Amino acid sequence: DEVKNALVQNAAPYPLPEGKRFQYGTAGFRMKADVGLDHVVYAVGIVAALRSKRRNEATIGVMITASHNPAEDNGVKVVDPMGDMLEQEWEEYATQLANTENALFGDIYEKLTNDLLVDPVHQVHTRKSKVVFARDTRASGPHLIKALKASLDALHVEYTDYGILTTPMLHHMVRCHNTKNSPRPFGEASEAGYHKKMANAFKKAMYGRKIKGHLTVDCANGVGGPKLHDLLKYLPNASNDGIDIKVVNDDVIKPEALNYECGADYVKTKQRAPPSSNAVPFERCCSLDGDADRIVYYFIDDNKEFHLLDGDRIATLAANFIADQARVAGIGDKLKIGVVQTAYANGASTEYIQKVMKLPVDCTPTGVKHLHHAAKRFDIGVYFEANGHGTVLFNDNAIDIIKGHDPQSPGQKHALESLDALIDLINQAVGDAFSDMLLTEVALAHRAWSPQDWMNTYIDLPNKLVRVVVPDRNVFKAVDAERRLESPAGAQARIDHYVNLTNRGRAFARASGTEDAVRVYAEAHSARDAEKLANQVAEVVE
Ligand code: NG1
Ligand code: ZN
Repeated sequence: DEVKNALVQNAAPYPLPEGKRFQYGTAGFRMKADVGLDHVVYAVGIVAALRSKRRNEATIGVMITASHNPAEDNGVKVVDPMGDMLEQEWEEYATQLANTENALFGDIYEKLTNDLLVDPVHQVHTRKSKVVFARDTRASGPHLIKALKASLDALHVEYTDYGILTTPMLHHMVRCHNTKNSPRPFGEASEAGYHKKMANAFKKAMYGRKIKGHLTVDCANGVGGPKLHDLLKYLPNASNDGIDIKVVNDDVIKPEALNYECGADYVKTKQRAPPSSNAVPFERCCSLDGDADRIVYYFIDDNKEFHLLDGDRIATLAANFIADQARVAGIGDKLKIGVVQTAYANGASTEYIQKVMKLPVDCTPTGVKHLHHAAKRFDIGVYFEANGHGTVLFNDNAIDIIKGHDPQSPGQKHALESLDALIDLINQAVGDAFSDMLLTEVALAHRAWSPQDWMNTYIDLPNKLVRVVVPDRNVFKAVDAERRLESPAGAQARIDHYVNLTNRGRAFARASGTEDAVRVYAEAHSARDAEKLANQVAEVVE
């Protein structure tokens, strides 16, 4: 009862706004920061505490960020014990709690405790729930952290405030805490621990290879800026056989600069470099998003034409490199390597992976939790969304084979050691822009590839993405990894009709999970046809 009262009392400064309905979606809760998000964050503290108890006091993470959204937005998401996204079934409890009035917080807490913590091991009250949390650089962050602490305090949760971190760094901390005493500890749960693990793995994976020229990193004026500066202190620099990184858009003092005309989302959706970019032709550039869990590469050519190397390109480069190293190491036939994409992956990339690289491709619905899950079915699963969100997973079998194989030649030894280094270089908890960037640099250096060489591996099919505002997006029910519409009735037949009339046509429509709209994607042999097909499909759903 003390706890129930405290839950109601501590919530007082964070009332439920009237007439709003909150939903835990693909990216957790995300909205304008000043219309009740503090109430939502307070509720998320309760979710995290319950989730920790349910997992026998494992450490649960809470991240305050709105990623690539405008500066005035913010959001919150929950991280499960292995550093992955909150289990889907629990999204529902988070939604229930977020829509609860302050006066009822005690009662719903009691109800959920009775429903969810039924195992006798959950009933031991002497052990406290454990939560770790962090925020990005948004101005609304400190107030939201206060709301989070208020509910954690009411529930006597043991917590660590990591201050400002990138999203993947927080996922790293969570997994470190929960694997401390396991046979495969993830690392040290500190910022220095994260940087050291990554820098050491990078040095090992490079194996003395040289990186040509320099890399310009656009940090979207978000948390990636200061954290990249920290990481650089640990990485070997250009004068030291290392990497020459030029950091741009790293202003976190001017809050409104965040994601403004820069960052991964800007570059991917506008298909152009940030206007602030001074990159010279053929120089490698990349852009992170506002919380540094997404990355895309690009360059301009001597005609100032822009060339995007998106998540599909990073996936093919990474899978190709890993499969090659496995072959050279003599363990290629022992490992099942595969790639996971969504329907937004360019058809040319899928064909390249299947026909040229001869690796299996799996397609899942949008949202990294689906890709992550599917990637676990391979020994080494490479997954990326086209927008640059992704990572590589090595299962226990793969790790045992890589660490246990006896090399038969210096060549095999080199390849095995680089693979071993990749296990640590890649953030296997979640997609991580820093780790994906270093992986890309390693793969390019091993191949001695310029960005054009990378670009020349296959030619993207021209494509078009449009956003259609509809009266009710919930009537659009997609099946087959969102490639087909089951409802409204007849819509898919009409889409098929237009697709069949288009040379190398492919198109689909699905309700967005993060915005109140339907997204239409179309690709075709020519840009004109892709655009025409997108418009035809948009008309079907309008
Ligand atoms: P929705 O709004 O459901 O299309 C978008 C992105 C996803 C993913 C989520 C979460 C596209 C087409 N969709 O989802 O890839 O990143 O946001 O942030 O890019
Ligand atoms: Zn993000």
